[in-house]
Amino acid sequence: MNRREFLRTAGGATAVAGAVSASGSAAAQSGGPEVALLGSLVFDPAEVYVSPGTTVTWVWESDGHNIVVDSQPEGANWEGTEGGASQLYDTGYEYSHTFEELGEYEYVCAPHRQAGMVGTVVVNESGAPPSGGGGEVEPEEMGVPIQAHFVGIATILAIAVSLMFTFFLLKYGESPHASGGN
Ligand SMILES: [Cu+2]
Repeated sequence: MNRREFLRTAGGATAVAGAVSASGSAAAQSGGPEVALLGSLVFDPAEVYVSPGTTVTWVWESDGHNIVVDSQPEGANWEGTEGGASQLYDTGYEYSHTFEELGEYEYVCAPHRQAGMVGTVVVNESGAPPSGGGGEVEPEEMGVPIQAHFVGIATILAIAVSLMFTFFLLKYGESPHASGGN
């Protein structure tokens, strides 16, 4: 490493250290989410919702992963981990990025993309998932299970009533005959 490179690296390290401590305290204050890179080849959680200006931190809990940006909103310039798809990082490595542009960011771990090691960061105003998790169910679709439930309950009731009727008929209908007929 020549002097020029050393100075650049040292300068970069200082800048990174400054950025990390700055984003670290910001993350501590705003509760910026953390994503773990697990040995089971998943990002945990795989999907995070944040508001603009939130710093997301990725923490390597196993070896040989990276973050390569697959798609992002126009105007955003997230680049993922330094070195691109061929550069991997090991346990203990941490990487942070502050998201500003609204929209959906999709990223992958390059060597484990095929294994499903993919993740999404969604930046919206609320920083929360869309309300009502199952809000995509159409009203007419809901009608079917409710009706099915009703039919099911009615059937069980009908069976129960006929069983009880048979029980009482056997117990109180026949036994007086059997014991009373001396
Ligand atoms: Cu990976």
